[in-house]
Formats: sequence, structure tokens, C-alpha cells
Amino acid sequence: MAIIRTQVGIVGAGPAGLMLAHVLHLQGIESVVLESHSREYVESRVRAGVLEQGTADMLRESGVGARMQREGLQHHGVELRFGGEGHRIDFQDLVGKSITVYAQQEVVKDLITARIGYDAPILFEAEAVRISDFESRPRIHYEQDDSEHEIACDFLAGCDGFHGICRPSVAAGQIRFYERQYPFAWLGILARVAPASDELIYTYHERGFSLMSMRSPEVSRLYLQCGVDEEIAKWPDERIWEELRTRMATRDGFVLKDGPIFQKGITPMRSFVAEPMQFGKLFLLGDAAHIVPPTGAKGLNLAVADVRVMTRGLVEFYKNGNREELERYTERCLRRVWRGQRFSWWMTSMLHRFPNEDGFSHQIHLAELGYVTSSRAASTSLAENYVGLPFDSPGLF
Ligand code: RFL
Ligand code: PHB
Repeated sequence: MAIIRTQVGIVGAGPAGLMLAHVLHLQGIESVVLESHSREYVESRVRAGVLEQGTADMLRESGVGARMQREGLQHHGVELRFGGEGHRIDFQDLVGKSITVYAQQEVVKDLITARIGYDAPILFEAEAVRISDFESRPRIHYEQDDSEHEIACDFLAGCDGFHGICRPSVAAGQIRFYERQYPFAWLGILARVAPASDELIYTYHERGFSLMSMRSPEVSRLYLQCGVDEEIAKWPDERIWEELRTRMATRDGFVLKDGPIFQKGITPMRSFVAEPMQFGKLFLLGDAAHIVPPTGAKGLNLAVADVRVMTRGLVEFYKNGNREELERYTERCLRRVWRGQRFSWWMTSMLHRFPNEDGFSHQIHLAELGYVTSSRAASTSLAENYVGLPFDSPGLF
């Protein structure tokens, strides 16, 4: 059995774990990243697409933004569509910021390439099976090539997503959960067809929500609200296009062209927060600590915001022997997380049809959307949340 010693043991090579490892490396802090899946698997997992301005800035400033700069699509607004009409929310005009449409798996690829480029440790197909002693001298017990190994570290970063092992390792009495499940899901597709518009379109319709997003000038990413127990087999391609066309139709004849669908999946919707996010020397980051429904495009961005806070704490600790920042980790992260939760919950409630909604509820959805798109104050509120609220401190972290 091999025992590896490092400063920070990181479980999970998603955006949180990889970004943390990268910025720590830039600060001269060593880490080891463990990932249960293969490199190919994590590099091809289809998920988020929208980077807040602060997330895109962090990728650029930390030296991993070159490909995003070339291939990412910078957007200065989004469309909200309802009652057969589109209304643009102009981020540039309202808050002077923008977002970048660049797939999560591309961010993951760029971070893995950087890490391998400077020869820092990242172990694939290495599954953490247990963590121990995180109140004193943390250890990660993992399996690779059918044998057990250990990592001994000063700090342990649980970046292992919602279904990981770190959060469940905390004793029940020490952690509290806040949770909301939604009575619908998203059916998402990737299709080889040019996006029907230059910007994202969020649509509210009596038949349910839909979203037109994109990955490149040749690839569209589309979602539609469906039932929680929906069977993907009941959604042949033609039915998906039909439903999207019905929901996105406008009075002036919007055309949604179809194309070959090469990826299809169903995503459940959930709001979840664990409190606190730190237990001795164990810190939870990203989806391991909190989940938002995807309507606000916040999940990946909140994961990266946790990385900033943890990095700041670790730098203060290793450079100045000061633990104060680390001790404030939960408080600093949760302030932003709850704002992200509120925004994601609000966007979800405004844009989806809930079961048993009547004519009154429908009119309330329309009134709210009408207000948001016609009042500069309300549009500004949406815009400043969507592009990302300001951070406590400027700079990398
Ligand atoms: P991840 O990405 O789930 O990574 C966790 C990693 O940990 C590994 N792992 C383990 N490794 C070793 N040992 C173990 N025992 C392990 N257990 C787990 C896993 O294999 C995995 O590689 O979490 P992270 O890093 O916190 O990142 C969070 C984001 O992935 C997530 O919040 C976003 O994808 C959410 N999300 C969106 N976020 C945005 O900011 N903007 C968006 O536009 C957006 N759209 C979305 C989304 C999520 C979606 N789905 C599929 C849930 C759209 C969708 C459809
Ligand atoms: C995406 O492009 O995958 C995407 C965009 C906006 C969202 C969620 C997902 O709110």
C-alpha cells in the first residue's frame, strides 16, 4: 500500500476540484487530485454551459482561458419569451457585464491539460472509498488498480459532487440540510444545427418551460420541461422538435430548424444546501455542498466561487500562519450560495408550469414576466444576478 503525502487532498476532478488544484499550484501549494472516473469520461460529460463574467475572468487571469477566449461565445444579453413574444434583457446596457457560453467539459479539459502540463499529480480511476481523521490529520483511503492506497494531507477538499462520499462522512448531528425538490425535470439535447438565435432564449409557455442554448455556431443545446418520471424512450426526436416548436413559437413566425440529435438526457431539479461547509480540516466545495436547479445557470459558477474562498484561506494559512480566513469559509461561501439559491429558485418558479396550476397562476406568470421585462429596476435585478454578483474581494481570490 502506497501512502502519498501532500498539503491538500482533493476528491473529485470536476470544475471545483480541478480549479482548486490549479489556483493552489499557482500559489505554490501542493495538492493531489483523485477522480473515480477515467479522463475520457470526465472530459466528455455534458453539463453546464454558461460562465459568469467573474468565472471567465478567473480562468483568464489564472492562465487557462486561451481556448475559452477563442472558442467561447460572449453574450451581452438573453431573451425571455412568453405570450408569443420575445423580450431582450440587455446585460451590457443594464449592468455593463457579459457572460461566456463555453461548455463545462471544455473548462474541465483545459484544467486537466494545464495540470498535466506542469506535471502535478492527478489520479484517474482512483476512487476514494473512505475519509478519516479530518478533525486531526486527514486521510483519504482510495482504490486504484484493485488495491487500497492512502493520501495523508493537511487539509481535505471534498469536491466530489452531490453523490460523493465526503458529505456523507460527516456525523449526522454536525450537519444540517436545506432541500427543495421540484415536481418537474429537464429533457436536454445536443443537436447538430445552427442555434436559432445569437443569444439564449428562456421561454415560458402554458405547456411548460423551454430553453434554447448553444455550444458553437454549429451545435444547439435545447431543454424542455418534462415530468419527473419521464421515460426518455417516449421522446423520439420528432416529438422533441414538435414540442420545442410549439413552446417557442412567436406571433411573428419564429423558425426553429431541427437537426440530428446526438445526445439526450433527463435532469432532475433540486435545491439543496448543506450547513456548515467545513468540519475540522474537511471543506466541502461545489455540488458536494449545494445544488441549484439549472434555470439560473449558477451551479458551476458557485463551485468556482467556493474555490476562491478556500484558496484565500489556504494562502493566508500557509503564507502567514493565519487561520482566520479558513475559519470563516462557511460564512463567506454561504452568503453567495443563498443568493444563488434565491435567484435559481425565482427563475425556476417564474418560468415553469407547476402541476395543478390554474388560469390565475398562468396570469401571475405572465404578469411577473411582463414586469421583469418592462421595468428597468426589475430587469437590472435579473441581469446583475445572471452575470454574477460582485465578489467580496477583487483579484483571483
Ligand atoms: P462535479 O462536476 O459533479 O464533479 C465531482 C467529481 O467528483 C468525482 N467523484 C469522485 N472521485 C473520486 N472518488 C469518489 N468517491 C468520487 N465521487 C465523485 C465525480 O466523478 C466527478 O468527476 O461537481 P463540481 O466540481 O462541484 O461542479 C459542479 C457542476 O458540475 C454543476 O454545478 C453544474 O454542472 C450545474 N449546471 C450548470 N451550472 C452552471 O454554472 N451553468 C449552467 O449553465 C449549468 N447548467 C448544470 C447545467 C447541470 C446540469 N446537470 C446535468 C445537472 C445544466 C445541466 C443539465
Ligand atoms: C446550457 O447551455 O447548458 C445552459 C444554459 C443556461 C442554463 C442552463 C443550461 O440556465
